[in-house]
Amino acid sequence: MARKRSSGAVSQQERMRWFHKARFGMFVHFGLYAIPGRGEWVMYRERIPTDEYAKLADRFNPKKFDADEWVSIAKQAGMKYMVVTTRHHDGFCLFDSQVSDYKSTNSPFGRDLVAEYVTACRKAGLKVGFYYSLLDWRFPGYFERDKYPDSAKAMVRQVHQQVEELMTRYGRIDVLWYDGGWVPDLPHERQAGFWQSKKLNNMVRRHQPHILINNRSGTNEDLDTPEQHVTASDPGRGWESCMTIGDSCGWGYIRNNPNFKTVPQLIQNLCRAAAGEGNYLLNVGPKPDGSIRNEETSRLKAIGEWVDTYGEAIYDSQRCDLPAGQIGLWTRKGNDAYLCIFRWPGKEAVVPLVGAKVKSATLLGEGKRLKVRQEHNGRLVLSGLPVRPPMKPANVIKVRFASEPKPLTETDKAAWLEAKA
Ligand code: FHN
Repeated sequence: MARKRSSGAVSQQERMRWFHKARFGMFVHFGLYAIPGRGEWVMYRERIPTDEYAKLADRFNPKKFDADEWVSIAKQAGMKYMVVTTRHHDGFCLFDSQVSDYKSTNSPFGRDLVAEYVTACRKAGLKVGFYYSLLDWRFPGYFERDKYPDSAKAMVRQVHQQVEELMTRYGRIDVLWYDGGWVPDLPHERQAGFWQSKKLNNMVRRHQPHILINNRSGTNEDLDTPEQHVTASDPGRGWESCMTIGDSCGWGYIRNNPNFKTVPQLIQNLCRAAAGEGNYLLNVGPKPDGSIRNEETSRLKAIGEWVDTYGEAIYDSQRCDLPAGQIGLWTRKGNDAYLCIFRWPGKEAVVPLVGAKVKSATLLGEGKRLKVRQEHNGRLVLSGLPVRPPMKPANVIKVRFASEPKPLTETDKAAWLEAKA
């Protein structure tokens, strides 16, 4: 149990502990926008007037919505937490907000979807994350602050009221995932002032001392959020790459989405995040009936089967800067490093510049001990591999080192030519 300071605050290191162990989470974008099936930005991109778009609420009745099903798909994929849209840019709440009539409890669905998601998540032992959009397109003051100052103020007031509802009415929340902090014609450095983010996040942390907050309310808080790419933050800074399985143009359901990432691509992204001591938040966009499409569930199932065998290379991973060339990449846990192989090299794997003594090497999955040869310039040769890759999407060799594995510094960059140390 994390220790609380007398002020009630919990150190960032304590708060980040579960997050570093988790490494992999599910993002869920669901709302009225699933009904037209042209992505979560359809209202804005097609300039659908507020009243016309709001008619979708009269059709919101996801009869196949089953929070336990969503959570089960995430858990089977090897995901340890979820982040679900409580309200996206269109303003429609999936929770029973007392400061808005535009909500799932006022639709034919008639239920607080967020409450059911929280219950299912906790029951399955997953951590609970809330996505919340600061901006709300229904407020003219969002687009024209100076022309509609009262509307802009009302939108900010809604943020503070609804975030406090989310922080006080659903028990312990583990991640607050802000989005939509950008404001037209307002420089980034002035966003926090516009949303009164310091006051907002002080309130959040008062109610939820353990919570992790991302960097999208205009203040850095706990987590960087690279989107649709996997890029590590500086050592010591928490980060999480969020990504769609389908085309990057849509996080909400796109009925005729022609492109979905392959399982190897998705597993490589997960490994890349773990190698950089970051997390991978992989998104699904449920259909209007609340079920998750096969193109997403099939990939998540395949990832789960891979993680079942190789999860020790991912969960609780630490940063690893060993080079691996075109073969793949390294993750690390103390003095153990995991060579995640995306392109099978054949009977032996050769990696350069390994600056630590190897004690043993094992092909995970088969548990086969490999022959180890350490040569000049930190060149490591691992042999005794099968000619064909044991498992399709990616394979892992666990290498136990005598000390923390770090890259060798090449004092003479030409020495390897003559096989000199
Ligand atoms: O505009 C949103 C978008 O709809 C989606 O929610 C992504 C997820 O990170 N965030 C914003 C785009 O950066």
